[in-house]
Amino acid sequence: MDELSDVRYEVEDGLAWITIDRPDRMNAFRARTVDELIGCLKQAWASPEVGVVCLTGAGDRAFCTGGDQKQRAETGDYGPSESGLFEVEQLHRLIREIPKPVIAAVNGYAIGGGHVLHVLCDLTIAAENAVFGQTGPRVGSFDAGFGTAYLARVLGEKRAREIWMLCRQYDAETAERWGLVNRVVPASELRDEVRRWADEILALSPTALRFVKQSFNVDSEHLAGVGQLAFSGLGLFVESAEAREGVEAFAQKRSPDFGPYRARASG
Ligand code: S0N
Repeated sequence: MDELSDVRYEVEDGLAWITIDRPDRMNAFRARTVDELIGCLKQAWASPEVGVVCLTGAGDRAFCTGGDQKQRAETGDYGPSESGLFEVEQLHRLIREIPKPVIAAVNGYAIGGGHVLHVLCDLTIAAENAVFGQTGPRVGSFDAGFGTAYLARVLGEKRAREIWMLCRQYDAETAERWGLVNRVVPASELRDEVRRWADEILALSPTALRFVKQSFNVDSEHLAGVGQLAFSGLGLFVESAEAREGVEAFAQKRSPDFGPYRARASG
């Protein structure tokens, strides 16, 4: 990808900063954003100058709030992409497969598909104002692959189920206590903290780190297959009136009414 519009890519002394740059949409991603994130991760993968990647969001309000719900309300999809596909699954795979540590610097809301992105990163450092949560069952979507099953690996079943089944929001202190993040720092110190962690990593053997990362991944690799199945289901679900109610309610700033769909879900 020649021109970046939704993402910034900067390399500073071995550390590649990949910044989702859509603060007016709380750094929500559309299809183009996902394409650009994939392009940046591949660039970081291929670059011998890069030993650590940091994924973060522009501004001080959001890391990433998932799929762009305004775009979805307007066009029914996430907009045009290079391939014609919405490649969020490919993005998930790449965060796992790039053979270099990926740190999420969570500088605000990490919600919905944005929460899944930080969960998939190898490490998470959060600002004190960070907020974590899933919203899918409220807005008419779900990520029943890595988004659920890998989250349960990280947190345990009870807490992962709570996050998905209540769609609450959690502060940084709770996230640290639960083991959802590695470290919480004041917002003003987030970049410096990432820099310190990156410098420690950069002093280590890149080949050993590659094997370490891949060996961690092996154990949960089958979840990619679960994810494929889940995204097939999601593709059908988002066409339904039930899912549209979630999207429209968010756009109209009201609570969704899923009452009429209780009977179908009971069958
Ligand atoms: C983040 C929240 C909690 C912040 O609340 P707060 O502080 O009250 O601010 P708001 O006034 O709500 O927001 C400020 C402005 O930012 C806009 N905005 C916020 N989030 C989004 C968003 N995701 N997309 C677009 N715009 C967003 C607000 O609209 C507001 O704008 P203005 O000022 O103009 O009114 C709160 O905002 C919140 O809950 N946001 C929504 C979070 C959410 O539900 N995200 C989507 C969750 N689902 C996914 O990510 C799934 C996508 C997906 O992964 C997928 C994958 C593959 C195939 C299909 C899908 C699929 O879903 O279809």
